[in-house]
Amino acid sequence: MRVDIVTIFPDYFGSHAAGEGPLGVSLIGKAGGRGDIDFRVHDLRGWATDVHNTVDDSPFGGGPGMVMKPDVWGDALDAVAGDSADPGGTARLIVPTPSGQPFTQDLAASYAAERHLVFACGRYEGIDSRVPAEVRTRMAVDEVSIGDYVLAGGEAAVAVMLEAVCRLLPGVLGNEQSAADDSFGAGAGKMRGLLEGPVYTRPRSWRGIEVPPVLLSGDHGAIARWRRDEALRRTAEVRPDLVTSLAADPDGLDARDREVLAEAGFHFA
Ligand code: 6GU
Repeated sequence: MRVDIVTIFPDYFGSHAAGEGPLGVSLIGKAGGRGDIDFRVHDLRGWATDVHNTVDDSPFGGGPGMVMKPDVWGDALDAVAGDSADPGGTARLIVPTPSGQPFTQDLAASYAAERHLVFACGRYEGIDSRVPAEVRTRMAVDEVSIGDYVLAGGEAAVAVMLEAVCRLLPGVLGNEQSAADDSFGAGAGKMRGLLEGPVYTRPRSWRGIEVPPVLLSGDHGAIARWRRDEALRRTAEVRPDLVTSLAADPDGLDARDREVLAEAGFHFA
């Protein structure tokens, strides 16, 4: 997979060649090192045309802040994702913005299946809205938010999205099952739509606290059921909205699930 990032802060991403920064370490660093992902970070100011390398201007209609210029962004995206840069014409442009669609595990999985991702990091009050509109006439464009809060720019959101995408690439995680069973796991997992419950390792007794005995029982059926019970309790406690979604799916909850949720104070119509 090829990943281009256009930003006015290329240093944010560090040097993946030197093993530093969010593209250089951990899973993403290894994926880059093996050549599974070809990262290219570009300084937007390289496409500015005046002596001050201006990339922003005041908003039409007035108001606070500055808007990023469409001419500079247009040239940058032509160079990075245009026909000559992408002869197959398969690039997908992702514009991080708090006003975008929510970034989800399903969206991460769809990005992991792409050949070429281009991230356009906005700063200030955002990028002139004609840019995504015009690029959309030629390629897929997603405006994406990573949550209901406001960041100063898209760079941290890109680091978040890339980490979620990279661990889904074949061979990156090492243990494919651990992705399938994650909270929000999009695999064939029976835990889909639930948060992960508690986990334990040695020693069996630590500061007087014992590991739940069922986990030592060797009864794989009982262990799987206990894990699902715990996942349901945790989800009911911290994300009741997810339980509501599961309950709306006729195959989402079995009789035991409903019993556990009733004990957690969840009652269905
Ligand atoms: Cl993707 N960008 C910015 N600037 N703020 C955000 C965001 C993205 N997602 C949530 N807040």
